[in-house]
Amino acid sequence: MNTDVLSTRQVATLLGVGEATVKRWADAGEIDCFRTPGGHRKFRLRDVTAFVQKRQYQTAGPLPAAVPQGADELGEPAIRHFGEAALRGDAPALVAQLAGLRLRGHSLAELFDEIATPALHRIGDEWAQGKLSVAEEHVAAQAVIDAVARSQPLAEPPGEPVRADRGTAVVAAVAGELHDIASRMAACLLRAQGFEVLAPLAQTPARDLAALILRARASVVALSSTISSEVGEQVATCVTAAEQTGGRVVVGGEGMRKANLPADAKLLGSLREMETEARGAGRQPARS
Ligand code: B12
Repeated sequence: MNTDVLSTRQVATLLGVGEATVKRWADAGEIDCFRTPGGHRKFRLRDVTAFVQKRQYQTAGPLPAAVPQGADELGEPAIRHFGEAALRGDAPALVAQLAGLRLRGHSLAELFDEIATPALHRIGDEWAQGKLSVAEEHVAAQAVIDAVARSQPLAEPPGEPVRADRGTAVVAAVAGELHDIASRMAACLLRAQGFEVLAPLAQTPARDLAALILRARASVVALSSTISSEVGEQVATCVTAAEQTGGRVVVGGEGMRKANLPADAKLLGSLREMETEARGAGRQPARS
């Protein structure tokens, strides 16, 4: 884990600032970095995390609280901390926590499954019980969406960004489905595995998805459904398209679990399972 190394671009995405800002901070000694023989700055994840937690990056909004003790391990305190930060709309704090947990050796898929997902489920339960307003739930969901986008560098393996030569992955939530956070997480993880990701996300009609799968010659199709289980036909339309491109169709979410699915759609229970499944799909990673 301690060998995790990020490029300037990855650090910039993680912190939500421009590359020039990261270079300025590095040159001023605010974030520790080292240079490759070619002169490029490289950042150890632990140094970036230290910067995020101690100095903070003031251009990205209010200072996130340092991750308290207990919230830097998997488990209840971490889920609670994540949920509270989401409800404050504090995406930088979410990123800081995820970075801290990555530093301890957890994969981003594991953190999505074991921290972000239970935190969101709890927020949903509290909304359903009338303890949270719709506005509060929306703020939390948006903060998680922001954090997922900024976490892309945390998903990527050490060193250089992966070359996108694994083929194309199409990632979407089915028609009628507004819940697309799981799809966003799946897109982030597939991108990190070297897939070029086309992610129409929420509410994508099956016919349009099928056309996209064919046009993009998708090698992975990842579909999500949370509330609707009447999705068998939609999935079947995608499976038919994917058969023509040699693509693998994986599905997940509460709606999919209850659905009558075609045999060629593989139901997965977690994003970690998707990572494993995707490793065997598409072209294998190029070695440099
Ligand atoms: C945020 C949220 C919203 C946001 C969504 C924003 C967005 N861009 O996604 C908004 C405000 C739009 C929304 C709307 C609604 N929501 Co809502 N929402 C939620 C909430 C709080 C979080 C959802 C979420 O992102 N979870 C996190 C993801 C990552 O978890 P997950 O989907 O379980 O995914 C995990 C696995 O299932 C799996 N997985 C899922 N998909 C896939 C796909 C693949 C390929 C793989 C491999 C794995 C996989 O991996 C993930 C990680 O482990 C949930 C609570 C909950 N229990 O989830 C309620 C919840 C889903 N919503 C609910 C409801 C009722 C609604 C509305 C009907 C409310 C309304 N009256 O308008 C609408 C429905 C709109 C629609 N047509 O879809 C109910 C659904 C109850 C039910 N079963 O019918 C819930 C459960 C809240 C509750 N406790 O009552 N919602």
